[in-house]
Amino acid sequence: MPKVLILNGPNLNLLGRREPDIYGPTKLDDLETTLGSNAPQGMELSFFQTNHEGEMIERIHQLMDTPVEGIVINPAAWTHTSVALRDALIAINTPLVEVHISNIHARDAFRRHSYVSDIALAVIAGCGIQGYAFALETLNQKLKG
Ligand code: CA2
Repeated sequence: MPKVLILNGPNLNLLGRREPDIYGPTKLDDLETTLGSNAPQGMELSFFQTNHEGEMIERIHQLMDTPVEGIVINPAAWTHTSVALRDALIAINTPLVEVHISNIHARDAFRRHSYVSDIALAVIAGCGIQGYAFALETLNQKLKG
């Protein structure tokens, strides 16, 4: 039973409450419920969202004692800023897929650089919240070998 952890970074708790033109109308807890009900067969999901960088890094460190087989992460603004997040993800050495709801390449120039993309198995951007489901499929294929 592969375990996959879905991580969401800062401000993604506002999904469905602000900026629906960019991020869509779905709330984060509804997204998590839908993903949980439609996960690839046999995959066990868990979820974590925080607005605090240190908390995110601590959650990733916990995976050293309680590992998962895969990670889906939308690092939100930390994508573009956080060497600390990158280092934590490298340290736990778990296959990860980076997701962005919006197309980060079609927005502000500073969003075009990611500290995560080159350590990710795959990067999904601009597919809306469906990107999370695509990420789970991608991990499922990879974990099946
Ligand atoms: O497109 C994405 O998923 C992003 O990771 C979202 C981040 C942004 O900084 C990245 O460049 C791209 C922002 C998350 C903010 O989430 C909100 C959701 C709803 C309303 C307001 C903010």
